[in-house]
Amino acid sequence: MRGVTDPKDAARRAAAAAAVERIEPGMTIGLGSGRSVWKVLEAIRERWPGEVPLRVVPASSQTEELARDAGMEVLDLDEAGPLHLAIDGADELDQRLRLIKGGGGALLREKLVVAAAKRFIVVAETDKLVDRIGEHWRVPVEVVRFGWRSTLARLLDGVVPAADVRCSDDGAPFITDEGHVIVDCALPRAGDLDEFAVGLKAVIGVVEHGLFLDMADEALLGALDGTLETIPT
Ligand code: A5P
Repeated sequence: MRGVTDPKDAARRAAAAAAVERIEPGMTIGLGSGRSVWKVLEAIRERWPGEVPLRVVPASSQTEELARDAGMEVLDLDEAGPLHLAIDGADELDQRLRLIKGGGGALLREKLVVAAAKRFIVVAETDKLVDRIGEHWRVPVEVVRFGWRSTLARLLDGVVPAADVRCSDDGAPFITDEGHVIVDCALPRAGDLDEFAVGLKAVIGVVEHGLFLDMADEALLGALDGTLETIPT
């Protein structure tokens, strides 16, 4: 946004610069959604100001638009085949690289893109690193539009401690790129997250959830002073 300074700019730049170092010409990469990923797109453009020697599979319509603007070859996931690398942001993460994603509502496509990639790198800011994910964020759960209130009731019936449907500015339920509704669910403060994730997925009407528990290979975390922390170190 013109005239508005992003207080996290240096942090996102540091993570994006490190991500670009891990990209090699000729790669087919998956790109998720959100401000950190869009910063990676800027860094790619700076690295290759002319023709970009990469093929990109975007996980959201916004990322697709930005990738096209940057002159990149944009592919559909099924045309692309296996991806060399996926790069995406996170809302929260822990030292074991367990993530909450979906703050922007793109979690389903993001998970499909990550699942197709040989390697998944997270780009985020250091203040998103927490002892236990769910401390500050709810986990977005994508549910089918048909009967979403019944699905919400099933989730609240012993699966999650609290949950609310996500709404757009006009007060109507937010609709994802895949035409679904998002229900933001609180995580239990203790207990096994893998079991919790299995329980979420088993609820009729749930399509996918924003817990990415055993998917990330590396996290590149930028700090406000522009320095970088990596997990693993
Ligand atoms: C989008 O649906 C999310 O999964 C994002 O990756 C996450 O919300 C992080 O976004 P920012 O990079 O904008 O913080």
